[in-house]
Amino acid sequence: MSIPRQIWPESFERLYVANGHWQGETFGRMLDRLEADFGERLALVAGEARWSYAELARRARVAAEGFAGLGLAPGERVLVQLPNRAEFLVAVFGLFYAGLVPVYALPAHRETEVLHLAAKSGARAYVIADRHDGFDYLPLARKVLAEVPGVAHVIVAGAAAEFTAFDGLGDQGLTAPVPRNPREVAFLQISGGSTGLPKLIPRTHDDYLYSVRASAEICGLNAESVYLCALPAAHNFPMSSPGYLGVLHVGGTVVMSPNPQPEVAFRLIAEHGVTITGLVPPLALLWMQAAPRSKHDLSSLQVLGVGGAKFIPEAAARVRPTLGCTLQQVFGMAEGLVNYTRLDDPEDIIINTQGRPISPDDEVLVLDDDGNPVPEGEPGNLYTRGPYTIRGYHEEPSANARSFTPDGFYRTGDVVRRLPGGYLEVRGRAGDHINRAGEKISAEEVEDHLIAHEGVFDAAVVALPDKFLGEKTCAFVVRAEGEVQSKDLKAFVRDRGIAEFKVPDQIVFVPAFETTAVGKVSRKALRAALKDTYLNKGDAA
Ligand code: J2J
Repeated sequence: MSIPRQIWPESFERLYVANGHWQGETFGRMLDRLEADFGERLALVAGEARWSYAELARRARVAAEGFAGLGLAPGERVLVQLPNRAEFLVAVFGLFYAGLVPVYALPAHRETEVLHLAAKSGARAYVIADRHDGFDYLPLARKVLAEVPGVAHVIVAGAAAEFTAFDGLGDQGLTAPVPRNPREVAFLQISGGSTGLPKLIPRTHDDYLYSVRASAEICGLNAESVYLCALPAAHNFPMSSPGYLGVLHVGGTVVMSPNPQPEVAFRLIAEHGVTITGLVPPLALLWMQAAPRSKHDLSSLQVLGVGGAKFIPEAAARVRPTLGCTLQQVFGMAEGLVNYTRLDDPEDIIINTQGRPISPDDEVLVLDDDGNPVPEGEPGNLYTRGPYTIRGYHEEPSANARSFTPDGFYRTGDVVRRLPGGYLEVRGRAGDHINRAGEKISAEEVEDHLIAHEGVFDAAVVALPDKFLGEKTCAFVVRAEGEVQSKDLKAFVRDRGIAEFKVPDQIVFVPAFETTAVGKVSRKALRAALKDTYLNKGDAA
């Protein structure tokens, strides 16, 4: 088990420092700065909590003392799986303050993902809420303790049973952040990549805080900004594009929404004068549908960021008329590169493009399949390198060989068109994942679960267009012996303990895969051929 690292060649480091991007702040020191600069201002609204910056800092320092008191040593990883509640920010800043490295799991993750993330990151502790969305996390925690040897502690927000209670973790609080090198890895984010289980994305203090500062500026944030965190807080988008970190950076207020549904979110917007939020396209559609009938006053909302999946121009054009705010398209990735339409861009750019990169030092290449640059306006594969884009995943030599060029460009797997001014339009994807309402699902991972069923001879998972979700999953299944049915397979996959959003939306049984004999290498071709044979002719039930 190696310590997560992220290394840029020295010449790039020098450039990023010289150009003022990497400023040498750590998340631990950031907390002290926020308290000093914004002490009594309102930092966080979550449930009953109304905490000033001083209060948030105090609680985070107490949590930090608690983490250290458990014997967790600086640099060690802690898996955090918390919903959008006050403890999320306390835990994360507490970990940073203690020099620990959060690993972000989504609340929707279940046994398969959680065990993998805990083992892969070498986590020493696991922070959870007792329950969320009807799911009891304590049995899962027992499993993690039993099955992942490195995990020694479980810390629970809520009823802790035999585990350590989050409240009462510490007492006086640490008085200073445990020193960390800003070039070191601050946390591990999760990739929505196209192969197998999620990969870990090591982000450093220096690189990430640059993206936070720059995003705050691009999104026009100031101390009066109120950000609604409607998407799961562990996602990169609500974290930093510009997200709660962007808003905290400038002394604004973060309002945590327990879920993104209009009934809940609209009330919070009206009650707290929310000025900005971020949504995936299906939620933006839902909000636009609900807004005209809502009794809540949404007039405080100035900016709606939409990203995570393609927001079609027809829907984009309706944002201002229905919600009365400026749309900001956001095309980002947890690996780094984030593009924004600028708030003062012409309407045509805002509606039809996914923005342009944050940084003048973001390098963007659009190449054909042979690696040659395509002319402006032509679709091609997007490659990128820059001051906040990783050079490699944690302990993934073969994925790294595939996903990064020898000179350090990240192969995003996205197909884009570059337009005048460096604006990008996302056209599609070269990789084999399904983008279901912004959640990325690896076809291979779902196939592996299906194939584990004894009634399944083979399975291939593809994306189907869906008017609301953008894409949904369709599994083609070749039966083995017996007559296994869709509902059995869905139940089986669910019982294997995976996030609900990965359970196939649709299952189509087919007699055989013509290319099965060729084996795994032709998976991509197989998926394409199946889609062609069965779906384009309208045969799918
Ligand atoms: C089309 N596809 C998009 C967009 C992301 C901000 C916003 C989103 C993410 C995110 C993020 C898209 N139009 N506007 O991390 O900081 C697809 C692309 C991309 C992948 C990354 C952020 N915005 N995508 O979605 O790591 O395929 O990050 O490569 O979850 O989402 O997914 P993820």
